[in-house]
Amino acid sequence: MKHLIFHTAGESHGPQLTGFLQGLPAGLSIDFERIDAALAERQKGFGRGGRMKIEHDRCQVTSGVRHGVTLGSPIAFVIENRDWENWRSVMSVQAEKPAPASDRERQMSAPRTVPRPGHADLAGALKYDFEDLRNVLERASARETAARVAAGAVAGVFLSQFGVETACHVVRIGGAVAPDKALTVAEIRMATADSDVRCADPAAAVAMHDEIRAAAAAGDTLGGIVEVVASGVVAGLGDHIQWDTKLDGRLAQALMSVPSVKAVEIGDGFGQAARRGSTVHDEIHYDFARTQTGSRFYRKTNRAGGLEGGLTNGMDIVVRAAAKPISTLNKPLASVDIHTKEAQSAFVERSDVCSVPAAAVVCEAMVLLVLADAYLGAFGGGAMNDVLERFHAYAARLDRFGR
Ligand code: EPS
Repeated sequence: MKHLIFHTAGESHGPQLTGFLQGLPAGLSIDFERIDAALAERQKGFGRGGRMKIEHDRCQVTSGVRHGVTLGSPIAFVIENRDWENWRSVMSVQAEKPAPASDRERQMSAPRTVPRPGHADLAGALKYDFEDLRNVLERASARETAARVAAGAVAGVFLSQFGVETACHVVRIGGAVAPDKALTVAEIRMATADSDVRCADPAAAVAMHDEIRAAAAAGDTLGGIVEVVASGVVAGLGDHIQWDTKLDGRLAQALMSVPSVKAVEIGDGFGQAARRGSTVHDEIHYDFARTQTGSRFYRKTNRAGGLEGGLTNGMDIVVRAAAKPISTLNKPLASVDIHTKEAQSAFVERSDVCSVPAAAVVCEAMVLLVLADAYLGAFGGGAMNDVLERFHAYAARLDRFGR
């Protein structure tokens, strides 16, 4: 991202997560409830482990906002790790660490030496010359995604000024698949409101529960596919002129960075490879009366997922991410001790059986961050009013073009 700088710091069992967000204009009212509501959504989900019972994520903004309104200065925020109380010795920042507070903490102090296949454990230890895999796994943990969700919610507040809304849902967990339907943001929000697997189809949700229960009983884990939809996105964001300004590429990178994501699809992505062009591309129509959609240019289908040539085309953005199963298995896989080089089962840490519903919330946050960056790139300025003025001037120009 070029216009919105976003970084996080924090170990999973350290004192807190820290987020840093720079590039938003001054004069944006921050909806703190929206941020905490998003954090609560990320904590939900059938198949989560014990950690989510300990945490009660809340975002504390410490700079960049005054009296509820952004100052244009860097926004910093923290999310406390409640579990830190149980890890003060293991994760002590100081060289002199307190004595372990419990037997469990004493147990956890032992170096982790048998990497989990699929996790960053081994590759990270090789790179950083670590003898304790905990030095890798604490940062590679998906706990970090809480900070992404908080930042994504702030980006969402900014985007709502332009009429952009997003929603996410789970379309597959293991073998349980929701029927392929093009859902709007409003439909997704309504259909997933009471679903603890964040699935819009009740029958598929039951099958997802069954899959998760069966995997848990077998000491195994499950992945799946999530979809994020963004509506109200203006046409012409991104670019066709250079590889690194294409918005589809930037969305793909952001989604691939979410822990456990191994594939990203835009629109009908993978399916399009098997079909002829005549059944793939969304034909363009023009409606002088503008009755079909908000736009005079309109399509009857959205197989492109709202992106053509690296640019938004005014249709909903539809992206999917496939998440692999979590790599901490209660019935661990074969591995090798990094010290003795002897064959051993990978170590087992407390973990989730399935975190796909949470991954959907994280993917939505990443889409919000990328879109906010794109809006800032197109219409950016120091003051929110200037940004809105530039946006409205652009929208008026699109209308003159015949949009
Ligand atoms: C997570 C926190 C972690 C894990 C999970 C997600 O907490 P803990 O390690 O204390 O149980 O529950 O992360 C992973 C499974 C992983 O492999 O990274 C969270 O806050 O989402």
